[in-house]
Formats: sequence, structure tokens, C-alpha cells
Amino acid sequence: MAKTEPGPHNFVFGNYAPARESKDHFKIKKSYDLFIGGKWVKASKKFETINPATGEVIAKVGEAGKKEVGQAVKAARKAFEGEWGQLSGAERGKYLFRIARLIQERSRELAVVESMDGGKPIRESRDVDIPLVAAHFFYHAGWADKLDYAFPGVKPKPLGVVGQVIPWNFPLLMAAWKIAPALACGNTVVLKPAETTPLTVLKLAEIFEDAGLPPGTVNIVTGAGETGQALIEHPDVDKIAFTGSTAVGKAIRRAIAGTDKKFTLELGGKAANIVFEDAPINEAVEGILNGIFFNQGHVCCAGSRLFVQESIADKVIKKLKKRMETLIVGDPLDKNTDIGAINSAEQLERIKVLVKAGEREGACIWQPEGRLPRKGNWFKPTLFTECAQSHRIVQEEIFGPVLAIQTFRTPQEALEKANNTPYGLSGGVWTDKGSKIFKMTTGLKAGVVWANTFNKFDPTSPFGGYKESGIGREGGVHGLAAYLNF
Ligand code: TAP
Repeated sequence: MAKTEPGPHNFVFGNYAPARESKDHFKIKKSYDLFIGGKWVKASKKFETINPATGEVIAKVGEAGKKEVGQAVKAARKAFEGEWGQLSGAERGKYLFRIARLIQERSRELAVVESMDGGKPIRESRDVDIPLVAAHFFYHAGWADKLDYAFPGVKPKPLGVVGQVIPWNFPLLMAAWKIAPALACGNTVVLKPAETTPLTVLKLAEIFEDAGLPPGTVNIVTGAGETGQALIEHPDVDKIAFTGSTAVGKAIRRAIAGTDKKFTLELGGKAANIVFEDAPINEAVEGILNGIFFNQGHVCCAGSRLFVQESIADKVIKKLKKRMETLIVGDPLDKNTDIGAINSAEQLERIKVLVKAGEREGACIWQPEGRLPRKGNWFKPTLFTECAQSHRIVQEEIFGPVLAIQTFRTPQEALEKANNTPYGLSGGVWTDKGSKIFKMTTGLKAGVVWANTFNKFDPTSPFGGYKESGIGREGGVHGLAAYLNF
């Protein structure tokens, strides 16, 4: 394919005609209220949610204060002690199946809104996020009437009202990870989505209405950090389920210390992706790209530290650069796009600060040629070589499309370097040898380790971290246990 000049809105190598997903098959309202007790309740204040690819306002959204959070918790308590709490597991399962099917019916709409509000490429929201959202509801629907079999010999009981706070990188998927198991286990929910990505969760509330979910079973309070804090601190919340940064996770632990609230915290990460000389190199290169550039690197388990065996380092880095030159950065709604917009101006600034620190500390930066779109928040796919263990770009979570590369000679050296981080969420190993896979996966201090693949998710599989990456697991039977009293 001929190399062409990059166009004004695309960072393109090759003659790709735009293939834009249409926005005319659904409606986004100009303004959204809070979803409390099965009704849309006006908030005293509103804030704007912005398309990070264009800078345009998409809609206004309610900002819940302490009073509205209190109303939501009250509605959730009423539903727990009333209609929802009295349903059998089989009846709860029917609601979850209905919600899963409605998500599938509205999947195109949900995918487009997710890409507009958050900036991720439509290929990802269409092929990864939304199918997994439906899968989480289907999976947990199946458990709702089988909890006695999941935990034989103990009659598990729901916890009560669950307060859930989620981040902006997988807005609807994180909501599904939290709401589906909570409901399957018989709890009721108050959920706060992230300030920059409230829209798909509000659309999920419309789906709850369409499914006839009893009022108050799930309540959605949009807002910023203060809204999350009001929910965490509310005395009538029985459990906190939080996904977000380690700093806020620590603040939450301090806030609930001395209470009998249960909690799970899914926090940050700095995963090591380890490539041995006997790995299938081309596949590993694709896995490295997927590991760090999926969702612009806004992924808690992103393979942001690459460890390559010294003997193949030059070859792997050369192939990586060649492949990075073909990545298309641009319009999230274009089906050709590989890397979309950075979620917010604030996050873009954080990425820039850490990348500058990498250069200042002596690492060697490389980015492909090309021009970024003029409007919106963008960052080129970036790699650093000559990294040291002490560099900030190796130690701190960048949460952007930035890869820090180091080399190693022996498996032991790779393990020592990989585990030298405060985080312990995920990791990856690329090798042809099964025995090496076992050695590395058992030696890595991480909750999830992929072998010869990366960033694969499934509702049946527990997910969560060690050390500063969090406490507790979500998904699978382990995830159910976190929503039950024994
Ligand atoms: P945070 O800034 O921690 O925000 C997460 C959520 O908490 C948002 O809804 C946020 O509201 C809210 N929040 C902020 N301050 C709060 C407070 N004091 N009390 C209660 N809630 C508060 O994280 P983020 O920047 O949105 O997300 C990125 C982080 O999430 C990364 O570190 C990433 O690794 C982590 N993450 C982890 C996982 C798992 S499974 N481990 C998955 C995805 C993301 P606002 O949005 O309004 O600030």
C-alpha cells in the first residue's frame, strides 16, 4: 500500500478510506438526571460530559450531592428489605438474563456511545467491551439460583446495600463487573460512574427500566470524586466495591477504617510482559502491541513494562517499531482506528509529565512519524529503550500508550526485575517451553498472568491484584464470594 501524507484528522500510513460507524440509529438526550428508586430524579447541579476526540459537549449530567446519595442508599435499602430482597434466586436470574439480552439488542448503540464518551476505538467497544458486558450478565444470571452449589454446606446470604465506584477506562464493563454479581447474590446497588464517562451507565439504567427491574434495586448517582466519597462514607452501605487508582483506594481504606463495611479494591498496575528468545516472535510482537496500546494504554493490567531476552532484543524492537508505524491513531468512530483519543485533557497532561520524566532521566524515546488530529486529546504510541529499574516510567503507572523496554539474560533476572514494583495485578510470558511458563507464572507476584497471549478476559475467571494493586477478586466464584455473607 502506498505511503501517503497524513490527513488532518488521521495519523495514517496507507490509503484507508474512512469507515465511520453511524450515530443516527439512537438518541443521546441533551440532559440526564440521576436514576434513584426506579425514577429519574433531578439533581440540583449538572456537569458536562465531553467527547475527548473533538472537545464537544455530548450531554449534561446530574451531579449527585450528599442528599441525593442518601436518597439512593435509602431506595436501595428499601428494595433490599422489600421486593428485590424477597425474590428467589431463580427470579433474580430471570432479570439478569433479560438485562443481558437487552444489552445485546442495544449493543451497537452502547458501543458508539462508549467510544464517543470515552475515546476508545469503535472496534474495541464493539468487539470487546459490549460483548463482555453482556457475557457478565449472562454468566451471573446462571449463578443466581445456584449459590448453594457454589458454596456447598454454608447457606450464603447477601450482604445488603453495596456502594460501587468505577473508573473511566471501561465504563460499562466495570459497571457490569460490579452490578451483575451483586444482583446475582441478592444485594442492591448504588453505583457511581466516573465523571468523564457517565453516559453508557445511564443507558444501562434505561435498560434496567425496560427490564422492569424492581425500583431501587440499582441506583445510579453521577458526579465527581465528592459523590464517590459521599457514597463510601454513607453509614447504611454494607459493602464498598471500588475500581480506580491506588491513591483513592488507600483513601477509601482510611475512610472506612473502624466500620464493619466489607470492601474489595481493584487498583492500579504496572504489568511485566516477558519475551524469551524461544518465543514465536511475530505473535509476541502482536501481543506486546495489544498489551500496551489496547484502549490507548488506559488499562489497569496493560503490559506497560516489556522485558525482552537480550539475544533477541534488537530484532524485537525493530519489528515493534515497524509495526507501530502502521498503527492508525484517530477518530474513535472510524472502524480502521487502532488507537483512539486520550480520555481527558487531565489524563493527557499526566502522560506528558511522565514521558518528559522518562526523557529527563535518560531513557531513549521513540515515536512513529505522523501528525495527530488537531482537535481533541491525543498521544502518539511511544516506546522507551535504555530504561533503568529506578526510572519513573518503569515504576509508575502511566495509563497511556507508552511502553518501557528493558532486557534480561536469565529467567531469574526477568523475575526479579518484573517483581520489583509496588504493583501486582497482571503479567505476561512468551515462550515455546511449557516448563518455563510454569516457572515464570508461579514466580510472578501478580493476580493474573497470561502465557503466549495478553489482555484476555472472561467472566468465569477471577481478576484482581496483590500488593498495591488491590484486595479481593472480581469474576468467577471468587467474585461471587465477595458479595455474600457466610
Ligand atoms: P480514580 O481517580 O481513583 O477514580 C476512580 C473512581 O473513583 C472515579 O469514579 C472517581 O470519580 C472516584 N473517586 C475519586 N476520588 C474519590 C474519593 N475520594 N472517594 C471515592 N471515590 C472517588 O481512578 P481513575 O483515574 O478514574 O482510573 C484509573 C485507575 O483505575 C488506574 O490506576 C487503573 O489502574 C485503575 N483501574 C484498575 C482496574 C482493576 S480491575 N484493578 C480496572 C480499571 C482501572 P471521578 O471520576 O469523578 O474522579
